[in-house]
Amino acid sequence: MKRAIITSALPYANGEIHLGHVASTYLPADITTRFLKLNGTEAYYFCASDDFGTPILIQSEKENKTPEEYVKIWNKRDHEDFTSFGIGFDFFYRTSSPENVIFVQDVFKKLQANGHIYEKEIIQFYCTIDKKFLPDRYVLGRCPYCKAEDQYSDLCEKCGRVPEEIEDPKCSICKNPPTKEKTRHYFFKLTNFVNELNQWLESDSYLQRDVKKYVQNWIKEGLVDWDITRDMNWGVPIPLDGAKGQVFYGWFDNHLAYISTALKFLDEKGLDGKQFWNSADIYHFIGKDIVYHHYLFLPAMRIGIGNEFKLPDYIPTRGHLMLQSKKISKSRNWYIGLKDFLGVYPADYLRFYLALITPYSQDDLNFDWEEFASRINSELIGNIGNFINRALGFTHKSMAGVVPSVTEFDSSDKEAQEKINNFSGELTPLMENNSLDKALKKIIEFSAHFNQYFQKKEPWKGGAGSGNCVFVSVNAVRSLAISLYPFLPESSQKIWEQLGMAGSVSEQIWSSMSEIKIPEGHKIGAASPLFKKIEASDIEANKAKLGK
Ligand code: B3M
Ligand code: ZN
Repeated sequence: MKRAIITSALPYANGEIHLGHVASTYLPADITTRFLKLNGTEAYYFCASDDFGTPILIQSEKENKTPEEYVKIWNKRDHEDFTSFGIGFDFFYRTSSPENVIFVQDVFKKLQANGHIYEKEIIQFYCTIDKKFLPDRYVLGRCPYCKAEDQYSDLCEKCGRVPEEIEDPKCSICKNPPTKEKTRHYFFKLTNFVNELNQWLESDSYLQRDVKKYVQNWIKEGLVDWDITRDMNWGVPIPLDGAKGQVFYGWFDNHLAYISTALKFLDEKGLDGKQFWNSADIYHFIGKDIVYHHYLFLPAMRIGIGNEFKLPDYIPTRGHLMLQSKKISKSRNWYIGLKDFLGVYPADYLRFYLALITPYSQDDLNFDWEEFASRINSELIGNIGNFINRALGFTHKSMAGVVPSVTEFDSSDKEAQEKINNFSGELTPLMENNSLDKALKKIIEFSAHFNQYFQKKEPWKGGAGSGNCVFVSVNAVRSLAISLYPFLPESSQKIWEQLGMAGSVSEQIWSSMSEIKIPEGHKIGAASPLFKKIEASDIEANKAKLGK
């Protein structure tokens, strides 16, 4: 049996999940996992809250909570929000787990033993007013590469690079220019891995070509060794005597939680976690702002411990979500919290719309309220819902809910049957190569074909071919239920039940969508409309809430 481990970028335990998070990272990963599971792969989807780092410490201080208390709240809330969106993690853990702390320290010791760590005295920003060292987000300034102003010292949001030294620095708490103090830090020799990184980028044909290109360019321009020490107490303690009061940088430990979380789950399940990892296809779903970390730091560290855990096969990287064509911003209230959204519309509406507009590329996407309503009303409801309701409703009304027997197929019956037979063959390659938007469009086309077929055959007139039409259509509904499962887990189960099928749609075999499985004489379940139309007036109200 094929194996796969799927992860999504770990959400900072620092605020609610909003639409911007789910479009590029969680939904595509969830769809892929559900597809792989149906398609006979032993697949597990892991995630964790990202608990360490300066933004979290700063925020917990503001709220008068210990960082431990603070991250616990968000870990729970995030998991709840993901669950109500149908994101089916097999395990959601945290980077501050004891397992991860031990794992990170162990990786550090191995890197050190392998000659990839050195110690260096550095000059660190220090705020004499706040009396503390100022790592990362504690300092704002100008990016030394692209000259963008107001960037944090650990990541330039404009050019995506990690500044070696930010220009014109200011303390982010009190806005005064910091002084500089000496401190000893540990460095990871990223420069040791130029050849191996290039080789991996070259040989892994599943990585997106355009992302690869610019990572290769960064390597050409020259990598810099990476300071992995922070002078503070919130983080994984550095396991050395000389490093009291120092912890690892959050980006040193967070991606290691992909592995430590997987190991905990798999080992507890009675599997050999490490062996599973190394025999699985590894997928890390990310947004384009964290390419640097996932295409350089992450593989270099894995190579640095002797490839004890294999490198990723896929790093599906997607663009940012815009909202009404503007950049999402929490401070300007130009964002939509996932929980708020799901209080109004079913999760499957959002899944349907986002899956349709999210390509497999780094292009930014746009959430538009009007487009959302029109896609749901015309494509999900007017096309898919309508066909299902017609086919099943008619079976009830005119055939007492029993699938009729067939006579000889005419050319349109044969064509319809062929559509079913070819369906999985058309979808599978798209699902496998991450073209989830294109796969969903194929499903919509499939449904449109059957709407026309039903319309053309006019079974309500009771002509000779009526039985054939209903028989083939009910089977097409079954194909739709299976194909829609990765995208719309809740609705597809409802379809399954309306078909009167036993068990759960999640237990079906993906390729069986191409079989005619519902026999003559099968009694279907109770049919009722699956979806409710979105009202234009509600959309106006939703739009009016933005930016207020
Ligand atoms: N916590 C979130 C971000 O930068 C960050 C991802 C970690 S993935 C190992 O989008
Ligand atoms: Zn200050």
